[in-house]
Amino acid sequence: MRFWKSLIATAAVALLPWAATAQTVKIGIINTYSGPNATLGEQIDNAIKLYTKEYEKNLPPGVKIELIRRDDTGPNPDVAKRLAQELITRDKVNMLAGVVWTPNAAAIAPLATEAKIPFMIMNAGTAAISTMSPYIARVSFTLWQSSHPFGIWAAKNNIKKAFIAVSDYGPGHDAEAGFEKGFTDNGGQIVGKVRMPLANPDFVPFMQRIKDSAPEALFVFIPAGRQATALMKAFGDLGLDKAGIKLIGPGDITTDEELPNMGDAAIGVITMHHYSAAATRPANQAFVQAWKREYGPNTTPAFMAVGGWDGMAAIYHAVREQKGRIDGDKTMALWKGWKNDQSPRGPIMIDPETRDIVQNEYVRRVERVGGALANVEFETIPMVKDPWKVINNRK
Ligand code: VNL
Repeated sequence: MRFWKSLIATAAVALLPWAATAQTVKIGIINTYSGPNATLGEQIDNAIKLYTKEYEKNLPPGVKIELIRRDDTGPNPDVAKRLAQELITRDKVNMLAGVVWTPNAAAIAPLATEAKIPFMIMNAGTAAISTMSPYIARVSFTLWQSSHPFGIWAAKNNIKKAFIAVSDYGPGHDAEAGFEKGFTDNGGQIVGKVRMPLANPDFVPFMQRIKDSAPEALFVFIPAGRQATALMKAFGDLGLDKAGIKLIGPGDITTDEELPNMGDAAIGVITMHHYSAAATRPANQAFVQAWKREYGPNTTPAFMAVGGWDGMAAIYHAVREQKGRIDGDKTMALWKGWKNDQSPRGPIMIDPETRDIVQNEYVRRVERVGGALANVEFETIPMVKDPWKVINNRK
């Protein structure tokens, strides 16, 4: 009796790893594929496709990755939550990834925790998101990460008085707080602040008010994509540039893929960000070349594409190390401290304590290069950790 019991037990244990071999790893991608912000989902998705094309062959023998794509249609937390629920319970995904928008990421976070499903954030940039679940890691950025060092830089580079205008939701609030702290801690003065609606904003009345208050600089955050071009147009049409007001902000306001639509009003705009398609690092030049070969010479990868690209690199790392048998906690352990010195944006690391990205921030100026507008990097702040977490001791 005891012999049989132990034999069965041994056999069961021996069979376990074999039975648990998930040769196909399922990744649920929640992304914005339709609506006015579909260009952003396309950036991330094209990067995912390109990464798959180049690196699928490096997966261990027999291991496959199945991507299950779902469209959240924009900043719609209820839709995102329902999609995540279905991906977890019906499709039985091993990981979740993607997510352009902060409210959507926040809505998904508790589901990742409950199901112990690793969730790789490829865009959403409000600092607190990574604290909302121990199963979240982020490979994109935070708004504090660009805006706080930029506030310091602006104060030290002869800007004394600034006006702050931001979209009225998480990333905007973070950009505002981060810039204000960096700027005022170093002697700068905020002469006015305004929060603009996230949905269908008309920037004209805001720009008029700001012009009338005549600040030296206007610091703006709006979500990247079409809003960035609308903002730039209002800034130019109302003549704020001609009135001598310098437009500054995180790189979302001069996102690479929208630059061709922005026109001359964008020239001279100074921003801080982690990625420019114009960067001359060899890893970036290879990335941009591969992108143009794949999607056409007139297309440009922007920071959201790089979020998708590096997110895939982190996912592939976890899949390879586990030979396709994905465990939630093991995946998180593999992501903590993961490094890549060959990212198009420069060296990156996932901070083992906060699961958030550590990366260079670059000061850039929009210039005409070879007939096209480009974000030209001219100064580097190396390996910035999310300052909101550093200052507030948040994990
Ligand atoms: C967010 C952050 C969205 C930065 C953005 O564009 C952006 C977000 C859509 O966290 O919602 O540029």
